[in-house]
Amino acid sequence: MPQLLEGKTALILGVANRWSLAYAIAQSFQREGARILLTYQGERLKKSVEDLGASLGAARVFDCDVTKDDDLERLSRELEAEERLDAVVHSIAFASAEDLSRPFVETSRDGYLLAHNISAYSLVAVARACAPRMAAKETPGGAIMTLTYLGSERVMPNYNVMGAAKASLEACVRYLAGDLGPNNIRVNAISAGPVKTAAARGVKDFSKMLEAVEARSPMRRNVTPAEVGDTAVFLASDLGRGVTGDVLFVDAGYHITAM
Ligand code: NAD
Ligand code: 0WE
Repeated sequence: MPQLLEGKTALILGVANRWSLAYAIAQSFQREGARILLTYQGERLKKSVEDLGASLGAARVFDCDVTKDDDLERLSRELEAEERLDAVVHSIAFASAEDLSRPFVETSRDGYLLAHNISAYSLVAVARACAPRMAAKETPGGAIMTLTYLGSERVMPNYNVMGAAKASLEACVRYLAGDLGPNNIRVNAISAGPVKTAAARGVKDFSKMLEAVEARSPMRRNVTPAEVGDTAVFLASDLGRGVTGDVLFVDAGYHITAM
């Protein structure tokens, strides 16, 4: 089998631990021969992400808190040392725990802005930091992708302000695709079904959501992180060259069901 990402360099933001969807994506990218660059969110995660990076054969690991303009500027400068950049994976979201448990109508201005800053605006900032490196190649172009969830378009109990942030994120995907398309840069989102990661642990009734998907999805099962990783490979590879501005569902078909 030819390796789908041979000769490509991919930057992956959002690895926190081995359960992270970003880690599964990195594993798929490694299998397909990509040169992998990782970022982590601040000193607290440095050691663990460096260790995970070593297990993935990552070439470099950068500190980047996406709420900090200085960090994004530094990242953009550090990327100049790279010969090329072909793919960027944005796998980052955050809302305050209290906004994911009380009624949505109680969402504070600060809570709303925090969720949108980290979970939606950061894609715009990351795209701006990375697009110049993707465009500056003998054959310009690349693929930017992010992770989203069905709660952007349907009311999912407790997803609340994250639903509004994911709706914004998906709109950002379309506008970025419009801006960057002429540079042969594609921008897409993967809408993953629920997966038990750190961001899902502690979410009330998460196991019930997994059971509902198993009972009702067309495939009668949940998705695996590896299935999300392999879809990311498709988008990052030349196989995905005609796809931009879109949301690809990797959810065992759950989103098509009505009853
Ligand atoms: P995770 O906790 O492993 O990943 C979230 C990441 O966001 C972490 O690496 C964390 O460090 C990073 N992050 C948060 N604030 C940051 C900041 N200020 N700067 C830089 N990084 C920051 O959980 P995950 O489930 O792998 O989530 C990854 C993405 O997948 C998120 O966008 C999430 O919404 C999305 N998603 C998750 C599921 C699921 O069920 N787990 C389903 C669909 C989509
Ligand atoms: O996007 C996500 C996770 C989003 C998330 C989760 C947390 C929990 C811990 C963002 N911020 C935080 N902040 C915390 O303090 N998913 C798609 C997984 C998820 O989270 C839910 C879900 C699903 C599915 C929250 C409520 C309801 C359903």
